[in-house]
Amino acid sequence: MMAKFWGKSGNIKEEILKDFPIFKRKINGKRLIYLDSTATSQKPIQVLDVIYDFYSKVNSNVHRGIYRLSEEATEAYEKSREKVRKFINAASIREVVFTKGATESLNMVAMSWGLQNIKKDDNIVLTIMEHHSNMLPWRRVARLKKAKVYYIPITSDGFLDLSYLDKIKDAQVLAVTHVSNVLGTINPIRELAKWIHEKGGIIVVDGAQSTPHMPVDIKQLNVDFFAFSGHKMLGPTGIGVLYGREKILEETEPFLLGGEMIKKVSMNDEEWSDLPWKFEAGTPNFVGAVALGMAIDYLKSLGMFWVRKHEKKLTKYAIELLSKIPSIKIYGPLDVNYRGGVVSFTMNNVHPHDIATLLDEDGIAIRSGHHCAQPLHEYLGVAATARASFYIYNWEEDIEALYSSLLKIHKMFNE
Ligand code: 7TS
Repeated sequence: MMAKFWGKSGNIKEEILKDFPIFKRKINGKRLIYLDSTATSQKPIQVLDVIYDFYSKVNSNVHRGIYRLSEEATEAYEKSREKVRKFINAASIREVVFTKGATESLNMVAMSWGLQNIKKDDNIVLTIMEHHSNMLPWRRVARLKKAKVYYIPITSDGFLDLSYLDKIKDAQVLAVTHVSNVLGTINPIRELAKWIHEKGGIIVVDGAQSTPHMPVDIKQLNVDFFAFSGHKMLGPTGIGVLYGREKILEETEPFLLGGEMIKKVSMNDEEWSDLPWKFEAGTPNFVGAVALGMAIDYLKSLGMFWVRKHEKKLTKYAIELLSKIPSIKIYGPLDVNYRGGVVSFTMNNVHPHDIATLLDEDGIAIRSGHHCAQPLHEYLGVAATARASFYIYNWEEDIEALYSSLLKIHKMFNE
């Protein structure tokens, strides 16, 4: 893609919105106000075009053929890997594994490293705010290996209660989300990495809600595994990344076996491919990877500091406006310096699903439910929450529309 020069028209908002064809749609005759990017983001035309172009002009399987198309496809696929490496500042492309998404990445860590290394009576530390994808695989490992699971609780203002760590003398793994998809809390990963490394354990970070929204620097975070999904960061579905520290990946047996991840197989023996390909059995989603590369180009053209600043501004505004409605309770930290662009809330006398249905009548898309973090909701004492989340294509007027629709709902049920 040609580098984009923002602000050519003097109106960055119009330029961004023009890139996202979905915003031409009307919902119930109204402008679409999409406030569910935490679930999945919308896609710019540049990403859509690259998918069409790749299938039309280059399509062929990667790492197999020695004919022209296959070489071009392989080159494009590997070029995307380098883009991902640079985007998260990993030391080497050997540490960047393409997967189907964050869920697959996190399951792979538990089912490969976890089953290989966790023993009876070992300690696995999770947090109560984990998405199911970073919780259930470790519970399975614990069941199979007879290991113990601990959950770091949260404080009343939605932060991890780190004083709990003093109770844990010894731990082999800490699996923690970078940013909560419900509370929005940004967790102190570097500090947590230091804690587990001092115990000789590893840290597995779920970066599904951080990577799309803020600068991520793997070297600075000093983590061992880091997972995220392409579809939450302007890319297509079915492509994601597992970052793994090279030394650990070297020592870990892959979970998915077969296809091109093997150098040599005889009747009784096998030799894996080099990193990172030994973790990429089967035909990878190379078109998805190339499109993710374009999504990264798009985000980089805006700059991740701009993305974070933009979302901080919107989140602050949303918290400010929603706090004016007396029947609304907002969850998570109120200081936007410690929170991503996610605002979960409940309203007295109205179920979150009803809130979502009523907002939909005004063209506003939010999510309601437990957001795949059921233990967290149990801990908060609510079955469900409503959740509005923001991204690069949202603007103050979207927050204002959300506020006025919510005020209407408040009046219907609470006055
Ligand atoms: N981890 C976190 C923190 C997430 O928010 C999600 C998806 C995942 C892992 C799983 O990502 P996937 O791409 O593999 O599905 N979260 C949400 C959500 O909050 N609403 O829908 C999906």
